[in-house]
Amino acid sequence: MTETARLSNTKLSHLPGDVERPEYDRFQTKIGIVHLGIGAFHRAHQAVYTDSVLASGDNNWGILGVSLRSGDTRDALEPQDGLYTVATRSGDGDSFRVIGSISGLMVAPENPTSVLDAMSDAAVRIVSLTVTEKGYCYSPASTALDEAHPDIVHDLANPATPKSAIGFIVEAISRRRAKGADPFTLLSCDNLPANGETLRRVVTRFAALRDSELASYISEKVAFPSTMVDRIVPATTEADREMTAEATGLTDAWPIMTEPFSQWVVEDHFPSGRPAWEKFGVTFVKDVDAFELMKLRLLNGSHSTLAYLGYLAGHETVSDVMKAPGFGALIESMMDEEISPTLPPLPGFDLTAYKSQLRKRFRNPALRHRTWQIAMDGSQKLPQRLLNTIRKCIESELPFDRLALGVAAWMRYVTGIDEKGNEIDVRDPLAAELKKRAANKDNAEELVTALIGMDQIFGRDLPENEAFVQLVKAQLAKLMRFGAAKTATQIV
Ligand code: CS2
Repeated sequence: MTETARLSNTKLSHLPGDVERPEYDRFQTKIGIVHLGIGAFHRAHQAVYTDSVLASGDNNWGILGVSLRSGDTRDALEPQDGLYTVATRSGDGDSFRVIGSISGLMVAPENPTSVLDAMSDAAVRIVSLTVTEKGYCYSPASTALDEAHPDIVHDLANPATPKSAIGFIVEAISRRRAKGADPFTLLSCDNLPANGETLRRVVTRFAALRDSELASYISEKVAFPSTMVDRIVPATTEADREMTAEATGLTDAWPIMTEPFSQWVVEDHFPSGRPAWEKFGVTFVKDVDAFELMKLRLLNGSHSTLAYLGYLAGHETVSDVMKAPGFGALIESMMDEEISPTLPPLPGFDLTAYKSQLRKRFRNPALRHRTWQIAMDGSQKLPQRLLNTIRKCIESELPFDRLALGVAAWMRYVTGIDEKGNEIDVRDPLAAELKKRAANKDNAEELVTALIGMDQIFGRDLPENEAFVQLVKAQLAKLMRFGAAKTATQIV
């Protein structure tokens, strides 16, 4: 058997005719965007829209992809000239597109100085981020900068060799200011409510701790448009690599698996300019908040609930959970009765169609989106996905039984032992504390009491709300008694 060649610029012509590829001259692309956190999501989403812009003839928006931790992405993509394959998968079949918008790759811990040099280049007009919730170095409940965070402490003491996204951003703004270059626009693409505002808050606070004048400059001059991003992107597996090589005839060390759906709603505030993303399906609006709340509460809130309950019930993927008795109905009633009434109005928007489309996306049989993957970092996700929705329900005297079941399932999950007595690999920045608090709490009363006191997750208000505490205890008691599979069929 001959070995399959590796994807690269010179091998693009080997691709079968039905695989889309960059038809533009990649050597003419100039870097206009530095992206912090070049993971799978960015490569399935913003980088795809930007590839279309480059293909339309505007070569000013190449992306320099920066990893803030490991060199894995650079190691996979550099030998491929930054090229990678996006496989769009559904029950109706798969399609493949090679993306060419990543013009360069860097690994920040290896060389923070070159990252800062790149960010300080006047041709860079946007710094975008997908660094996940924990990358904001804030307290999840309050979203205020965690000034005791080890990376923040480090970056305040060592501004020229930062570790955190915040440290890089503030130092780069300061350098641009010193050389008289206009600031870049900061574009958060993470699943946080008011993500631009949140980024502004942590960045200006960090700057204020360095230099109050720099903080005022940022407040006055730097734009932080908020965005709603949406595309389901399961982690790539070995089987995905093989499937891609077979379909495209070339080896790709890190192809991206995703769904046909893709949505990006962005506040149109880019004083230093932006790509014409609107030509390729991006919606520009004045205020993104209503879209963001809708997506976070309906999609991500349901996702996390399905992930914790589904994992406990022994299901590997979201589509498996959706097939199991009770779960589809549970999610539908949670969306209709508990989440929808908390959402701000979006005139002209068909919420019913949106919700049924969401459930269809969750059922996509071709995407193997692991419940374990979504269950990660629950301490950072719970506030905006479930707890803020519950706060709204309490305020408006709405039911929140299913949302409380989602919270209870998270509590059961973070004990680190599943329903069969096997260990769960709980990934969470607060995993050690969660484990310690949950240890030996074998009834609902004790487990809720042990976890609910974590005010960085629950705030001060929820632990004092009797209705909330009692409902979570009742749901957790059911889960512990009957197991997740049976509870899901009972609660509809
Ligand atoms: C998921 C999201 O892993 C998770 O927590 O809920 O990554 C989700 O797939 C995306 O937000 C979809 O846009």
